[in-house]
Amino acid sequence: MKQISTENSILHENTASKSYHFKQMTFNRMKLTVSILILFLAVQFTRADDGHGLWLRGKSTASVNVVCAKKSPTLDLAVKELKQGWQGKNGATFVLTVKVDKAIKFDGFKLSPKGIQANNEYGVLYGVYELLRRQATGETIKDEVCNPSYEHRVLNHWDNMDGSIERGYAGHSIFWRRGADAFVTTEKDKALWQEYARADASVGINGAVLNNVNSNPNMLKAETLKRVKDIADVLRPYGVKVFISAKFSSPSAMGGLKSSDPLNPEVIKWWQDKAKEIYSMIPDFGGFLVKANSEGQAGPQDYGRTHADGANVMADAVKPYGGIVMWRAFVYTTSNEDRAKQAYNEFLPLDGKFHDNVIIQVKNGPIDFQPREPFSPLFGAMKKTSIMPEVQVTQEYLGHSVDLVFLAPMWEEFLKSDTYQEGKGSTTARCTDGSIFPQKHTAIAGVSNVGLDVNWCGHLFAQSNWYAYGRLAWNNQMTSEKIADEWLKLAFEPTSTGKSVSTQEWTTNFLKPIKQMMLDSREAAVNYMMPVGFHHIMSSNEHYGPGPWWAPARTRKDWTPPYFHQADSLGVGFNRTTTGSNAVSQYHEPVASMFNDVNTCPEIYLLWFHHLPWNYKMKSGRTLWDEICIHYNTGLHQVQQFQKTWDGVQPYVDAERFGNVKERLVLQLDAAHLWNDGCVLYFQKFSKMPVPAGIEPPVGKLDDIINNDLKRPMPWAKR
Ligand code: GCW
Repeated sequence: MKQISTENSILHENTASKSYHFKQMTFNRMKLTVSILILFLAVQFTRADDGHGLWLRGKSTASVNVVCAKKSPTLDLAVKELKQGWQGKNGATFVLTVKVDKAIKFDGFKLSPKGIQANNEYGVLYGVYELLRRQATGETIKDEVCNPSYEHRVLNHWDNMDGSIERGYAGHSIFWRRGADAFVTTEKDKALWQEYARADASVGINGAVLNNVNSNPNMLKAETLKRVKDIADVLRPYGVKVFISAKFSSPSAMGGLKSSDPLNPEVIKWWQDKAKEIYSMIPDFGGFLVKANSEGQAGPQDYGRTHADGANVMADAVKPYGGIVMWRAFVYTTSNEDRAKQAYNEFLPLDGKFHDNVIIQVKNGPIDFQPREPFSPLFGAMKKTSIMPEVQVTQEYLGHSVDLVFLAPMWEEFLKSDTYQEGKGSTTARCTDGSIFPQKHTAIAGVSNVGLDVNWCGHLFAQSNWYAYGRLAWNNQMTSEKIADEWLKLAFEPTSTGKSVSTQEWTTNFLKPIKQMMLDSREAAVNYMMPVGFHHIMSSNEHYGPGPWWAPARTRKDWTPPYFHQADSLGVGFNRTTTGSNAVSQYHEPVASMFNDVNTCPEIYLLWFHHLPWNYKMKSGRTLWDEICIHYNTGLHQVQQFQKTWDGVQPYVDAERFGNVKERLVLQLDAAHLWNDGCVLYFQKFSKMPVPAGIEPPVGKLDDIINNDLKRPMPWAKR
């Protein structure tokens, strides 16, 4: 077995990964030429294993004769991919056809062992990726129609024009940079964008918002649009449309107008002219994403207008060209109203008032991408408006690029949540994908975790979240188990390392334990961060580590953790029942009553909806206090177990990727300890109850942890 010392596992270092048979040979027995060859191969393997290849590693094992009547950049790619990755019968003939079929929706396709048929060439390309995935993972290929759940499957890049990324933990932007060459498109840029587009297309992602929702008005300047065009030209053959996050105040902030009032004729014309300019450069431009009247961003309310007034003006401007506007519902003000209720209060009265090329983009939960939230009550409630879910692929609240957290279980939980809005089975997935409401457009968005890091996402396993997002956007019924299984087989199966490991051995010793680790990882994070319905109790600003105590005098209350956990000597939790903020009433029955009644409220959401005494009896028979302590402790034990599991698979992973994960698991355990110590000690000040027997007592002093809070360097900054 391959033995690689941990010293070799330092991030970004080019450590040679020697394969099993190389290890067996001794230098004495080798001729000079052989050793040179081995050195060469070792370097090749190392390169292949820096993680840059993502899940796209499959190399053909046989030749295929591809028949495709038409030629186009996209179809040429489809043919090339097939030939490069074919793992089917040697010498087989495979036919690619663009021909309209009513059974095929959007850019879906018909797959058969003999060929792929689609309504358009993008469907053909997606079909090719599906076929290659099935060949590589050993799945059957039978006659079937594969349709995407959503028309637009978009990644939102929170990339700033200076190259930094808001909540990005994998280096700088792949699209933007500062400096003299900021707007010079190089061959290197194009090569990287092409790799990015290929990865997106391989999982069916067909849209990219190129900049931060906290947008810069200069995004709409001519020189910036030229770069947007350059990016669009590279992404186009892969079917990835570009979108721009537009600042609502652009007409006045950049366009020289006195106002950005959406009902002002000059402003209306400004947006129309801007749309015309963009579409003359980028005929398939996707449209705008807008964050308005939210966290200090300008918006229509600044002029006494509604969100609908604002969204419609921009939507009308892009409508003649087939564009859409994704308008975010992430709004809240400093009012006394429960922050969890505000988006619903603001948007529900506007149902039916948005033009049909506006889609309201709603975060999965009512607050803000927390490790666990109940679904936002807006799903299914706005029946005459297109609604799209927004999830966060970048791990802002889930451990940045340090903690190993596979997010598919969180998204699966969300997509399967039943709103009951149109009877049983009205899941958030079905409320947004057009199965229940006749939406003109359907879409889903994920906030990207991609940056300039060699392996794109910082943490190797964060790649699985990019993959998982794409797969769920294509098929919102997929299970996390299936996604993890696919990703592991594609990203890790030792096809290129020259190792001789049987499939059975690999499945038992690598696939099974690592898949289980992935599937457990989100619950582990909830356990050591915010169990039993806790939310928004993280450290301020960076949002890494605990901070339930953080509440500086002049900070708005709804940004501080004590507002969310409401701990006092009597108990803990946010009362959102009918006796409290009454957020429960925003849900449809029977969900509203289920959340409202402490006996039927799922314990995973307990402190989200209820303020309960510390000695409240949980279903386990333990007190709430004991249960909280046990969750924190369980979380950190789970991370310890992940370390053991990962150490156990060392023989099956190249040194560089092994090291990337091992190094981060150490930091993740530190974080889990800090969460455990910080939260247990802090809440103990209120509960005044002892830590239950049998679990590790917290270490350190609360004051020290608090004093260190804002001074702690972020683990990823140390890299
Ligand atoms: O979660 C919060 C983030 C902000 C982000 C905002 C949003 C882009 O902390 O960084 O701003 O959400 O979604 O608009």
